[in-house]
Amino acid sequence: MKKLLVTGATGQIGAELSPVLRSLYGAENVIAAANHPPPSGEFPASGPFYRLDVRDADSLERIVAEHRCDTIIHLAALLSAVAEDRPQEAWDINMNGLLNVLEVARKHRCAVFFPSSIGAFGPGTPANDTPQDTLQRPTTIYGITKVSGELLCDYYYRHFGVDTRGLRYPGLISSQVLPGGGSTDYAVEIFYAALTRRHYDCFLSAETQLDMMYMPDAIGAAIKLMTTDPSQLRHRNAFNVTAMSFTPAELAAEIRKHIPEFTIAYAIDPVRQAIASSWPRHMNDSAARAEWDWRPRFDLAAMVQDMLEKIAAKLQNG
Ligand code: VAH
Repeated sequence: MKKLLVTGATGQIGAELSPVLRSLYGAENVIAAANHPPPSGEFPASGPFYRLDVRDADSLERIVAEHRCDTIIHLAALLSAVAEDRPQEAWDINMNGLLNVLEVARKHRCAVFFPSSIGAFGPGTPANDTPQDTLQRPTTIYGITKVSGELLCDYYYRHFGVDTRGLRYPGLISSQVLPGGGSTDYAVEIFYAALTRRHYDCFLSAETQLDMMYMPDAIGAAIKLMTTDPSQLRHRNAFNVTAMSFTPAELAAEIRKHIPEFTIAYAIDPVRQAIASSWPRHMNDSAARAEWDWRPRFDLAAMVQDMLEKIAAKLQNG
């Protein structure tokens, strides 16, 4: 990777991955693009930034051609809960956006990173120790776009030689940007609530167990996968990766080790509960560990400690 385009660069992953990529490859070599105006702050201003709707194939190709990009980190997508609310738009953005990226990558010989998700699995998938290769019949439009995206990326690798690689991310926990429209967002919101109100009303039930990962590990996994010698890869789209698996009750108990007076209640959102209940509880990530030495750094205790420190500092600085 020498010259990268990051789509969805102001989103939950993009806002933390883009600055790390700029520190590794040089700000001028990481082109950030998003369909929303950049937030204030040094990241967008530190290098090239474009407003881009990934459904606009001509603008996408113009950016890639003008900057001679060799890699597209394609993060632009609607997440699970907002996608359920706008399924046709979710298909349009998540699938036609991805097809535009793959076509531009084919023409301009770019590698492509595609973030899939535990959402690519459905209620018929083994929920515990979910295998790398198993049944994938998701029941959400988000999951349908993710499993379709995995298959499309594999097709472009096999038929056109496009170097596509992807990860099935679990719920991601981040301190920089609030996630938008996901079913695992409770695991981010809870930290702000714990620090400001000492209480959180959780939209998932106490025992909803899901795989999760702290954003620094999610970023490290994407960079490590994209810089791995391709001869090591038996899989491509997309690797199961996880770092921890917990329920809202278990997360609340860990937060209480730092804020003893913190309390949690459950105000279930039936839409997001139905989505989360269709996903596996814990994935087997042995393929990623074997093929490119995936190793998470943050477990539940380390993540909670770091998140509380970072969110407290953020709230203090306004
Ligand atoms: C979502 N945060 O909730 C995303 C993610 C596994 C969940 O894909 O939609």
